[in-house]
Amino acid sequence: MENILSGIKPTGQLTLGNYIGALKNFSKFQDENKVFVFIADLHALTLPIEPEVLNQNTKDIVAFYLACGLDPNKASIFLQSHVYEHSELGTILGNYAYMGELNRMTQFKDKASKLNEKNIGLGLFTYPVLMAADIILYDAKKVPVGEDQKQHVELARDLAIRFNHRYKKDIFVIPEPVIPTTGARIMSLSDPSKKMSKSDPKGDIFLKDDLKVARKKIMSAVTDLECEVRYDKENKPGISNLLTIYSCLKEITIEEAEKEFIGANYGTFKRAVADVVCDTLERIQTKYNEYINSDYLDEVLEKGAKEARAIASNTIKRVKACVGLYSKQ
Ligand code: AQP
Repeated sequence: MENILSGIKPTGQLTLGNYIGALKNFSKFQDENKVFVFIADLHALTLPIEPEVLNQNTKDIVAFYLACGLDPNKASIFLQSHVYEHSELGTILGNYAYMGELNRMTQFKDKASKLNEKNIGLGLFTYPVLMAADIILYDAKKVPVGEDQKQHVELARDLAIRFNHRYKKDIFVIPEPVIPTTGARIMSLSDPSKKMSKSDPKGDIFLKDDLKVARKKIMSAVTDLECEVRYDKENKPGISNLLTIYSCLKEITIEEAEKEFIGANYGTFKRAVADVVCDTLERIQTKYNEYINSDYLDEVLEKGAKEARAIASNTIKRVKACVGLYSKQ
């Protein structure tokens, strides 16, 4: 049984991209592994966010985790801010990360470029170090993420290796990203050259979208001037994105999806994509509504934090002893 860790930042409403690239896959691991799934609420502070929005987003994600099949009796579901060891290990690991490598992080460059240069928070810059701590704390070997988080997991890997070499001990398990073969990067429906992203809502489908709204978004998704449903990411990015969404939600291959639409026009194809998206949203939303206003969410978080702390506190003890931080024997 391996330890597996993943999480989502409550920076906005969850998108279909978050579902296909991450959420949908979490529950697949829980029968065979020890799964830790958290809500990265401290990470959400790295960009400006209103307190009540952060609060609501956080609750929403817990409800969506459950709605998407995570079982608190199999997986530990918790908030990053409830397990102090994340911050503690983040502070310690910061001394082993280099500013040059943090400067090269694509997400940092991308997010910082949208801010006024004078107001880029330190937290945004050091975000990958805290994320490395999130992963390393749980001795996680596998980290299921979408394509955009691969670079951060690789940094966590580099830091773990560097730390182990520095102290000549196997203090940390070396993590590796697990990227889905399809659906690791769902694109915006209005601009398929951009990732569908919760903090950049143009062209997003949200898990909370009204079904009619979601259908309308699919029907007006950007495509191309041809009339052939074929996967060609470079020349037909819009159609390729819709094919990816369709095949992931139907759990079939892209080739199988292509075959279903030989000779079909874009209208017919989009209606089929809209049907499967709406079925998925309806199923998730029904369950989400059962959970969102129940006290069960707090029970789940309390149980999850307790389980997370049991392993995280051990890691921190190991690290402190290793670097020479004094504690009573
Ligand atoms: N468009 C996407 N396609 C596939 N996977 C995606 N993920 C995000 N967008 C897509 C995956 O969802 C998980 C949660 O990500 P996160 O909340 O930690 O932040 P992110 O990767 O930066 O996702 P967003 O939605 O783009 O958030 P913001 O806008 O706040 O930056 C990750 O596994 C991610 O790969």
